[in-house]
Amino acid sequence: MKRRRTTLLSLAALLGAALTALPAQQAGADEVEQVRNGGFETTADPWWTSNVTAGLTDGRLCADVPGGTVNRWDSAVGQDAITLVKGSSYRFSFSASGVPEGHVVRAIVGLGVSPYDTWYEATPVLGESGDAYTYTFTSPVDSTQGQVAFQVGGSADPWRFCLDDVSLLGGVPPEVYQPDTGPRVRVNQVAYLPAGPKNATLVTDAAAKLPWQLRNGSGVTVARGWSVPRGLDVSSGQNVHSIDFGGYRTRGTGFTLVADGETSRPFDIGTAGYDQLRLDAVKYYYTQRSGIAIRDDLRPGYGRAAGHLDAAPNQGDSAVPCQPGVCDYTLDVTGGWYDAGDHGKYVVNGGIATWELLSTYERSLLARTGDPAALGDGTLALPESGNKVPDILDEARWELDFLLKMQVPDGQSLAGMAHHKIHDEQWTGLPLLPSDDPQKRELHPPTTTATLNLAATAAQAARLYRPYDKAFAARALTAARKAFTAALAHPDVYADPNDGIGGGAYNDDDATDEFYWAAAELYLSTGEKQFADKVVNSPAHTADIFVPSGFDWSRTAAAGRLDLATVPNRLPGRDKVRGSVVRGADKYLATLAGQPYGMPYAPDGNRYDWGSSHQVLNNAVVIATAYDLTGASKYRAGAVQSMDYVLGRNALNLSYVTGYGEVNSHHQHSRWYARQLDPNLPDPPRGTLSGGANSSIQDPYAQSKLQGCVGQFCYIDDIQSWSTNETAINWNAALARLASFVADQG
Ligand code: 9MR
Repeated sequence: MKRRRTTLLSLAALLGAALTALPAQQAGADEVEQVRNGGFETTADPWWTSNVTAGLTDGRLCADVPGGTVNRWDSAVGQDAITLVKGSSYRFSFSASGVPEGHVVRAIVGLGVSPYDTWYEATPVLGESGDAYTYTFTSPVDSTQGQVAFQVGGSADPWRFCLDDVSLLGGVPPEVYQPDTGPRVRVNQVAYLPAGPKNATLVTDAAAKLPWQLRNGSGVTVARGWSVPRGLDVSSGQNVHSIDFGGYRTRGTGFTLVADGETSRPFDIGTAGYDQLRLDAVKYYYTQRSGIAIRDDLRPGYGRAAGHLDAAPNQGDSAVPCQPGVCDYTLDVTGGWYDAGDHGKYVVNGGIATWELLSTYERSLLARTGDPAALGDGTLALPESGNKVPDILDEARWELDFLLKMQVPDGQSLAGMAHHKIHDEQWTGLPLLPSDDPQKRELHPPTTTATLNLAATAAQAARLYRPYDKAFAARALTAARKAFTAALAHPDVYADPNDGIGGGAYNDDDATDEFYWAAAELYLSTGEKQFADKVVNSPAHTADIFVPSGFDWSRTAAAGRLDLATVPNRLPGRDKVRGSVVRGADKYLATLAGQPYGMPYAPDGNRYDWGSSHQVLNNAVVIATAYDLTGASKYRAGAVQSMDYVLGRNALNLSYVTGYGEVNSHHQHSRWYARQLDPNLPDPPRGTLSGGANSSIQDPYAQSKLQGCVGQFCYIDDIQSWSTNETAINWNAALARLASFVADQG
């Protein structure tokens, strides 16, 4: 219908060149159309179709899409041989309709040949009238093998898709993305503890102090004071003040803080939010379970078929082979939790996540403010609730059983080691329920780090499950010993950093910290001198491990150190261990005091890590542990205050926890909590932590919006942004751990 713009634009280009010196605004001179025949006037060439019945209707391309396919790409229309220039911006536009309305088209620009990388995608829900859609993105690559495609599969029922005016215009000005950050007064949007610290951040150009008022739910001013100018905040690039209203201690809901003509988002003063957050952060794991149907009566809106049992189209996890050439046996590796938004299961990340849940439980037994009943039997609405075992142990057991299955069987070479991971042969697209994943599953080679994750968590399990299941505790300890011995025999078998197709690489070529952690857990569960010797002789025992980025799946020495400090034991020099944790906490407290947004996190070079929201929480866990060790109130206050950043006191004025705070992350990258892509699917469950700001913005979507972002601003709540906005089992474990601590302070 519409005329192609190429001709018009190149004419303008010629004229522009002839007349010279066109102003920059008319730089359309450089805009070059990359799509051929986007108007479908007389022919459909050179478009291809796949698994649709297509033809021209009234100058549009219309396709009858069959029902009963699983993936978006099972039916498609597209065009190949598109040229893209790295760093150039493109305007991708088209008009499209769907009958009946409500179907989703996945419009992509990507690689037209295997492995079919996606460089940009948009997924509008189509109406019947044929709306126009326009997007701008920056190409992350140079390619002459690009593709523009419209993927229309994945519907149970047949429908009709029509397309027109497809354009991919190069050389357009890049889009300047401006996040909507709301009022300039930034608060914890959930709750401040009545007897806890209460701090906020004000974004303002004012150099001098400004007055603030605290208003209660009825709008009555109940406290007032002056802000403290803090100058330029490196983490956000903003000029800010901080506000301390900790003198006010009365409980209530719907408070706001007013300063510089702005009113904050509402918040409570109370404890209920943290009791709930503790539960939700741990309830998250049930809906991440693999190998079991999720009961809708236990998680309304989240019921789904079991994933990766042997029902088609799943290939099943009950007899999974290795990657070619790695082994010639198969293993039953059903169960466990899906790692994140993908369907992979990784021993290293499963290990640290399990440790942090188990240590949440262990702290509840040992700390003076601990409360074992809070996550006890019947608290988490699990299928196992009512079995007289604390629910948090039931949940962690689901993963532990899987981790044990990843151990190389007796009689094989590398017996006792653990396979690094099991996942799909190729990456799958979104959305995709676990039960709909058709990919082949493969075991990847055993590694020393995976083996030691198994040793550490199985050893920890041995002491914690003993009161509830002696046989399991004994089996876990045997597996832990066997794994540790195998790791000693193969101390440097590392994951291949390039083994990242179909799942994450989780590569880590230093196992010193994992040896230390595993030896510590084995020592704490057995008291044996052989393990004590390994602990005290490890370089990790005395190293300064409380670094700015904190601990995570690849830096695990802190797990050992924190447990040696808190779990009763007779390790020679134990006072020094406890002292090292307190000194680590002092460093994080100093960081927190220096940050106008009040978080104990200031990564080197202001380069926010992948999963930064959980790094903030893990640093706070070190501070919280210092409180458990010393009882000094400054540590309690620091740990509690750290929650503010995650719950909204940040540059984006956003809570990174789904369902918590007036504005919160809820489009996390996930194949099954994918409501943003399919209205029939749910958002992530309440209590799901987003990975948060990540300076490296590895995904194309973040790259198209956030180029040049400063620290905290390297984040976008979009399902396509897997590098800034995924959900993951290790991240939620940090949330569970700190939420439990904060709830215990109420
Ligand atoms: O959280 C992981 C991050 O620390 C790594 O740098 C990154 C690359 O290996 O992987 C992240 O983990 C992802 C994993 O590889 C695959 N499942 C989703 C995980 C969270 O994004």
